[in-house]
Amino acid sequence: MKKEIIVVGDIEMGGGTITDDFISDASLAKLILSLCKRKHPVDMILNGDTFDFLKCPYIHNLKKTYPRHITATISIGKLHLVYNAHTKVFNALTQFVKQKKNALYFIIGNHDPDLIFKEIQDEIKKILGASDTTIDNVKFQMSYRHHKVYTEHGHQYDFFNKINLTYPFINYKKTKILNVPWASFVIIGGFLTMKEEYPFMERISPHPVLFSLHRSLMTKLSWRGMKYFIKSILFYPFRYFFDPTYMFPREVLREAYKRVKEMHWDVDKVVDAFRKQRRALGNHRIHVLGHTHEQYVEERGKWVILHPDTWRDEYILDKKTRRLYPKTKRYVDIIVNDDDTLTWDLVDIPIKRHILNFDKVMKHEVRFIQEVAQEEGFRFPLL
Ligand SMILES: [Mn+2]
Repeated sequence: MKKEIIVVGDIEMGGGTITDDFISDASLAKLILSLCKRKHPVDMILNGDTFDFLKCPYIHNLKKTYPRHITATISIGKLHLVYNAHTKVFNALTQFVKQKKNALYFIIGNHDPDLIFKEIQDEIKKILGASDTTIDNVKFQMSYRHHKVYTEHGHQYDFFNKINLTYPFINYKKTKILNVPWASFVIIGGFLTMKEEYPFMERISPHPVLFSLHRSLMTKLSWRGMKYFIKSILFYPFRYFFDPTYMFPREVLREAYKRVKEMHWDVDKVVDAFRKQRRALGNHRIHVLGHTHEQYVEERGKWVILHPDTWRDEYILDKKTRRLYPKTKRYVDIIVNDDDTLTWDLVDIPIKRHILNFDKVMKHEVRFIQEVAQEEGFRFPLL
């Protein structure tokens, strides 16, 4: 065996506050530490949205905010919250990169575009004890392309979550701030207070089932969305004339108009867009994507597309029984054989968890946020 490639996606480690949805530190650290025992080289790919900078607050002078003007200083502040909440995972990664035969890839996603900041990359390397070494085995990239394996997060195929790679930063009052996707500005501007109010509901899918059992949540969400959309067209561009993050959303409107005309309302299927591009990206055999939190396998002759699903705490709601089933955590394991052929597997991580009752959870969201974390041995430092 030449090498083993491990892909884990959409971990979404947050700042240890009510908006943090990652509680599987024990299982993830255990997986990473088990990779440290391998004799052969291992490439570990964290396939985007490893950190949930998007929903992580910035705490400065004991004041908690969700700033839309994200400077490197703000991102570093958030990173330290994430580190304090999920030290166990960082410690395991430190062990992993200590072995120079291993390489760790942070693929950039729409929840962690902050990784584009050189300052954040340096800070992560410092935390992992990888700054002063001759072998640079901690990498930050938009995609991974080696051994005919291709991975990327997938948000670049999703119009409203796409990062502007030509202009990843914008200038605001003489400082460099992140040019985050339009959907992220909407979430920061209009929906993070709702996430605080309904922290558990946001972990539940499918959405049509959730909304059919929780009408008031649906009504509130649609009003909030409508209000924000109208304001972002008729009010914000004038009120904040000199603020580029409130610019008139011309491209967004054009796309929305196109979709109304074509009656195309579904969220973009990442795989559909990816399939059209696949050849242009090179002759790869295994493609791993994330972003949409679902398990997906498409095998076609010589190539395969895989979605290993998310590692954050999520549930499937059963409409009939009103029960909540915790989702299984999963990773992609690829072996590069001596003759350069590839063998792949989707590996489930069994975590012992209880099935929940939706009505009880709906009544006591915060209590259940804490209870389920306890089940996995996680404690929120800021809750
Ligand atoms: Mn994503």
